[in-house]
Amino acid sequence: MDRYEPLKIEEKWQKIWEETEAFSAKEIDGMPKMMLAEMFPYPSGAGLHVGHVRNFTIVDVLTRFYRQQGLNVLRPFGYDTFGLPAENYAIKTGTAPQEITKVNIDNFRKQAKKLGFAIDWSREVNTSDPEYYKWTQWCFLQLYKKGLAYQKESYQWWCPEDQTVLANEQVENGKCWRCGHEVEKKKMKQWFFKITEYADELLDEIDNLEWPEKIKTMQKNWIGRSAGAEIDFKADNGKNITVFTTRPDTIKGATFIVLAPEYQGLDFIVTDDCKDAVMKYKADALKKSEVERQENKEKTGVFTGSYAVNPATKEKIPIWVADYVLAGYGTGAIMAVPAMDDRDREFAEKFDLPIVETELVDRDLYGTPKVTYKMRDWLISRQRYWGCPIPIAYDKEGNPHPIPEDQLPVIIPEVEDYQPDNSGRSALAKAKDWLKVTIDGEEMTRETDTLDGYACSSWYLWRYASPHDNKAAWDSEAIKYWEPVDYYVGADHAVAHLLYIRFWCKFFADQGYLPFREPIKRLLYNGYINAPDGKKMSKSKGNVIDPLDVINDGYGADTLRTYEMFIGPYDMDAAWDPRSVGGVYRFLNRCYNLLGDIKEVDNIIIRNKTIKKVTEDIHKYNFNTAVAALMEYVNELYKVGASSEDLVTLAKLLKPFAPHLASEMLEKLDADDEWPKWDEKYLVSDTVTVVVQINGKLRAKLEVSADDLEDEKKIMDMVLSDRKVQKYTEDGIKKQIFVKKAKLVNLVV
Ligand code: ANZ
Repeated sequence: MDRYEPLKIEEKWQKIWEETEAFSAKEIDGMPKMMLAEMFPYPSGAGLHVGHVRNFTIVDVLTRFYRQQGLNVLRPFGYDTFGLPAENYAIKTGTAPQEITKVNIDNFRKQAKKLGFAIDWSREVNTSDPEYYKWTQWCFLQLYKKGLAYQKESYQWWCPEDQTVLANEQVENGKCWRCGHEVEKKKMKQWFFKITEYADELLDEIDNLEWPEKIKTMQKNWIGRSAGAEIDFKADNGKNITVFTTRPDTIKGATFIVLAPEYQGLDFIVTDDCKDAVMKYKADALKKSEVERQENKEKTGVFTGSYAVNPATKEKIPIWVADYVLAGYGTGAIMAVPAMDDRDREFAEKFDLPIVETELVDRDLYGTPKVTYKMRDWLISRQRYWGCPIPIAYDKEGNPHPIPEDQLPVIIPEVEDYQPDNSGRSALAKAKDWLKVTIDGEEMTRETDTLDGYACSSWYLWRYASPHDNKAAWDSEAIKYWEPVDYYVGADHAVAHLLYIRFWCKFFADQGYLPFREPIKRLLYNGYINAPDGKKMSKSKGNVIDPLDVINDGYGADTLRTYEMFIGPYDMDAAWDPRSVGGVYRFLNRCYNLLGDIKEVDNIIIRNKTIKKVTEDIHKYNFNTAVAALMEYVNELYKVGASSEDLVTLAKLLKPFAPHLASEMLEKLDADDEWPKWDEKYLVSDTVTVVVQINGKLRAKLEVSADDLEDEKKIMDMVLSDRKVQKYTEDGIKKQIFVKKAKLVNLVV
């Protein structure tokens, strides 16, 4: 019997899969389908990292698992290629981003192939390919036609470092999500997508999704629906100030009005005496981020000199300006009820304004009912070169016109210098010839903003259904067969990408282009892999593990894949452990070596038990315990000897994790890879259920073998490592009792 030589075996099978196009997927009428994808990567110059490997391997385990079960499975792959790193590199080196992107994609593809993923390589999608972004532009035009892509002048987040505006979703704690530079507010005319049009549906359908609760909650909070009322307060000068309140019943206690510093019409309210102070206050407020303004710091504000009448009490109340009132929420004006609201109370105390306790009034008495959302329209203009050009041109009066669909794509022009100037326009403005375009005989000037990269990723999952279609963004028949996506796996973009793609889905469903309203059935959100010391891996700390090193050190891709599934529950962060990598490698060696010593035995019970455990674990995404069960199975086989049937089962169950080794074993055993089934009749007598009570409440049930019941330590170990049990015992356990006769574990916490 020869040695296990992973690199040799892996090269052999990768070649076979490539030559036979083993994973190419075709629509087959009547055959049940399964579509899976990871959040496609940005192909950086650094190549794949261990986080990618975890993410892609989860998709691959499920892909192979369902293939082995006889489903028609599609697992495509793509690259999210627009963005600042390529552009910044271009600015530094003068190399065109197109070239850098090509090199990086080639590298990513080569590396992904080394990992043996069951990808249909004929379906690659690349967002910066003109054949792709032609259809991104087409999507933009559909939204434009329906009034859902529009221009508006407003204050926007501006990153002075990257010299571009940012969407709200891209500002994190007042800093740019990319470079970490403090952002500021700038008044500019920008393009938006009207995502708020779908706010209700985006919110109402969240509960029907098989998505992690934490992501659903984040989306709900982001959309932030509040039901209340808008109430008019008449100011001295006769103008109405409309406030938004969720507590119209508290109106009798409203003793002053507060306007946001950016409040439109502020100029008409401020008296001449107060003008200087208000303008100075406004200028200071504009420098602060919304997060900063909502922090619980000492309240600041300034009086406008004007008053308004409280419609409930008929009393004159002063109008103030303060930055704790945000411009973009509600109407940007509030009625302050210091007796009821903490922020208003702090403000009243600081500025010596009246705090009046009064009775509540009937909620519908004043104002008109109004629903408000925290979510804003999606700002899509970017003043950057390396993005999808917005297909718009302006006439001499500055009115926008769509580029006719038959003139798409609007190709990104070549320029010599990618550096944006300080005019607030992208480097596209330097392509003087490109700027000129004739539409319906009229000379026009092209838009020089490009689209937020999130627009490009808002429809790529649909492109996977027919990636080479040159007549449509996606083929209606192909999309009907493959989609919505059954499993989507990623570790990022909880509110940005995952909300935008739902919005586009609803929009295109309304236009008759999609036969479903939710694009992703099940979402798996995987944890990060950290350095051995538990810290985030980063180049500057020098603690990065390169997956390619692990392969080339002789461990091979199967060890890397299996290790990353074994490292812990898929949805939790985990620290890299080099010793455990070695352990997995030895395990795979032991699997292979069993081939050299096939015995005439019949291990029907452990075989059935293992099939059941691995199958159910994969269904529950417990990939780590599935691998552990295979390790236990192999240990047993070493004790009692393995028949060829035992080994065929092992190889089949191992294949989603270590596909090269498993394929080699199955070839040697002359067997196919059809997923094995278990027979309950071999399991009945073998397992018992242990019930776990925590503080008297039933919290978990564990299947254990009847033999294990004799071993108290083993039972307690199993109970304490159960995830449900761990959830309830986070704060420590005071007392633990095992009652063997009753098959019961009692925990007191
Ligand atoms: C009077 C009142 C009395 C309020 C009371 C609350 C409690 P949510 O639930 O987050 O929607 N508000 C309205 N517009 C605002 C803005 N642009 N910036 C800051 N605060 C604003 O909050 C709605 C409440 O937040 C509104 O109801 C308003 O204060 C304030 F006992 O009006 B309330």
